[in-house]
Amino acid sequence: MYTQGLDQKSDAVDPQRDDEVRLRQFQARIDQEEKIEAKDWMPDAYRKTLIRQISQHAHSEIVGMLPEGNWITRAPTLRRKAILLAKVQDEAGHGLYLYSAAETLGVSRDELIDQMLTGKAKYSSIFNYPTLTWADIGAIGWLVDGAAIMNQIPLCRCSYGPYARAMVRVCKEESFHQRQGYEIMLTLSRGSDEQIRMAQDALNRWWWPSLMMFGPGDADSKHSAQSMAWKIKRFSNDELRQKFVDVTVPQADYIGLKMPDPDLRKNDETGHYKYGEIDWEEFMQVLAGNGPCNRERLESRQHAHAEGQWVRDAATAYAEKQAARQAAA
Ligand code: BYC
Repeated sequence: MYTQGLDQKSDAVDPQRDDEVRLRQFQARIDQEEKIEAKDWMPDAYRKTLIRQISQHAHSEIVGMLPEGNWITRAPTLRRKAILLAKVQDEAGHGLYLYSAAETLGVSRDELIDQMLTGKAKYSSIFNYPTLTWADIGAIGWLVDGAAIMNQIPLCRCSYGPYARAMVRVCKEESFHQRQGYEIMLTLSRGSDEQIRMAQDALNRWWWPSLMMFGPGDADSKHSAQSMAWKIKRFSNDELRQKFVDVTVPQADYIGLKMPDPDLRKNDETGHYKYGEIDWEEFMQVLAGNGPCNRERLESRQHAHAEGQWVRDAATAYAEKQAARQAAA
């Protein structure tokens, strides 16, 4: 219990003052790097922010299986197919941990899934782009999982314990995902002219959407200031985007691919790469449901959910039978 220091007398007479005391104590715990656990007192806005972010993250993992799942049957070799299957299964697992983490905040999984299926909840913009060739699977692993790791490593130190702990395993798996993607790109970039062209075309199409994954620029990020004060976020959207650009550009150079950004320059004084203007209008359109695949992604999830109804019914019937047997015994 974290009510220590609360003035019990004023508790009865001045609830507003007690809320202020609780808030101060809550922030002090965060400032001291203590983890907040599910049963601890927390401000409503902290709870809501976490439910929003964790569930958006869970939906992203689940919807994120679709663009890659599309290539499982068309992977070029048995080895590539086994690796891709494992990766997509990892993503299902990440979605499930994250839904469980969100549930600790008092929201039900059914409610969260319903928000996703009805289009009320957001999921990452990146998954509304199509996977046109095998090289897209390489580009997703390299860039999308690369961006995801950059954003998610700091989440392992998020102030909310269940989310932070879930992220530790997620990040280990994302790291394997990033490497398998980069290795596909490396192989293609050492292949035939056609394979090199495919790899370059995939980089051209996935580079800018990957930068958008980090969210709006800091000046337009409405949640960042509060989320950073609560140590849910440890770095701003622009800081993480810059780190991602700085590590990824040399990786492209190494495999001989060219970034699709004529304004990209290294600043030798700061050591950072300056990049060109992001098309924020495109980002807003994708968030508004008008990206190339928004409708297709939602329809696929709705279809899968309906098809899985019998599994949920069977599990519920089994649980009821077990409970009845136990009660009888
Ligand atoms: N796409 O104030 P801001 C993965 C929304 S999964 C869509 O900066 P915040 C993977 C934002 O929600 C990758 N919406 O927000 C899976 C907010 O909207 P509302 C997903 C976006 O929360 C499979 C509004 O814009 N990763 O890695 O402080 C295969 C204002 O933004 C996006 C996570 O979810 C976007 N890109 O910061 C491979 C990580 N960006 O709710 C890989 C956890 C922003 O006010 N999430 N919005 O209507 C986060 O770290 C943060 O939520 C964000 C946004 C950095 C994404």
